[in-house]
Amino acid sequence: MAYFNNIEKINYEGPNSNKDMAFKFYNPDEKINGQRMEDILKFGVAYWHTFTEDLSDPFGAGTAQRPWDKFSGMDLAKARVEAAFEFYDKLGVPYFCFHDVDIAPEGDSLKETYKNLDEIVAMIKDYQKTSDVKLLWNTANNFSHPRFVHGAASSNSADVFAYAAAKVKKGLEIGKELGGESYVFWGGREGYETLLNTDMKLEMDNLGRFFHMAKDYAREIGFDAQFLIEPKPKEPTSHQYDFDVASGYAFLQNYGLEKDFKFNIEANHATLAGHTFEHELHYARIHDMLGSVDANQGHPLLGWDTDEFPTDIYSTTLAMYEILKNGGLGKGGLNFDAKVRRGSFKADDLFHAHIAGMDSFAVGLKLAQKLLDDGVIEDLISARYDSFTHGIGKEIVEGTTDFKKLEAHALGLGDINLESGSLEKIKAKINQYMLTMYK
Ligand code: XLS
Ligand code: CA
Ligand code: CA
Repeated sequence: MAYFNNIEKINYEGPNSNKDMAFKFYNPDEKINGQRMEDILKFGVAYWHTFTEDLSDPFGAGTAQRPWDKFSGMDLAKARVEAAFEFYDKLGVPYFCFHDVDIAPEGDSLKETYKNLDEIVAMIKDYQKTSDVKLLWNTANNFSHPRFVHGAASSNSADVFAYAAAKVKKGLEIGKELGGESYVFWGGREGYETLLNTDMKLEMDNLGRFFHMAKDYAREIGFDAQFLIEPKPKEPTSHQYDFDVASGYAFLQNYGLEKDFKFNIEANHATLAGHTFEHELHYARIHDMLGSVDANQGHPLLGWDTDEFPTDIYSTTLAMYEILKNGGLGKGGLNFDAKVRRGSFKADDLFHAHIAGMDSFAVGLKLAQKLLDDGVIEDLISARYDSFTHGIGKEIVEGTTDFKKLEAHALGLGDINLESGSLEKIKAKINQYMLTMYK
């Protein structure tokens, strides 16, 4: 059965095409620095936003009109798998991502949930035999059900800890079964509301223990996916334990997990943390911790996780700049953890949204590569730090000086000569690159 009957395969038509259902900039086979665009960008569709989201918000019911709405229970789960593979195929996207609860309904018992999952996983596996679409990552939803009200791995209840562990254990087995390249942990309820009822030390220690057990089990079953922590500062809890990359990295180091985990960085989570998207990518990259990306954007006027499709080309350019400097994303990719707006309720909007996101990242990629090739940013930065390449600066970097020698140097100084940071000059240059690239 077909679900998107009126949609044909989405093709690349170039920047001047008038066709809405076509890529203007994303050309999978185009080579960027010798590598295919598709292989650098590694786009993924988020099952939850595209196949299970109903577009409800705290003030109103769902508005989404989906061709699978007439089904329920396991029939609905199966219809979504069929629709999903038709969608991947028509969009020409190489990867997908899901939570356990996205693909199969939870049963009355954990056993029944497993049974539902097994049935759908077998169906997905069958589809994968005739499709090139691969699993980028899967994850366990350990935050929606009321049992996780006080947390999952950081719950005050050991039974809930065990339940969460069982769901992750199953998730790792599913990831292995479907050939997942990475495995994600987003700690939706791993945080706290108030210290008045919280043993923070025990909760954090337990979280560390949980990750160790997950990693050990993955190794035991031979699942060699890249493990990823996804930081988010708040929402749903007021204090999430993995606030941002910097605090997440400190957590991983503290618990001896930094060799086994990297980060899945979401743009909207970065901005919620008061950072730019590129800050989080950069922080992870310079510590060799950049694993994957949840490609979306927040709304500049709203202080919550709006998960919009990424259309800000300035932001996608700076993000791709970091990803190229990282040498790509390895076992990660660009997962569209993004949902259409509540007013964009037609099934066609799902295609338009992904086309917008894919084109925006394709432009960002080309622009970032050009900026790198021409040394636009790199040259400015190396000139700016030139004082550390010779004289006292070199001694500082090489560790051959000390406070006494530095004081002697300072005492011998006349007026210190500082150069401009050239911010406006570089921004004008980037605008010039942006506006002339497709001429
Ligand atoms: C929620 C998160 C979530 C993770 C996966 O804000 O972005 O969707 O990506 O659990
Ligand atoms: Ca996310
Ligand atoms: Ca989000």
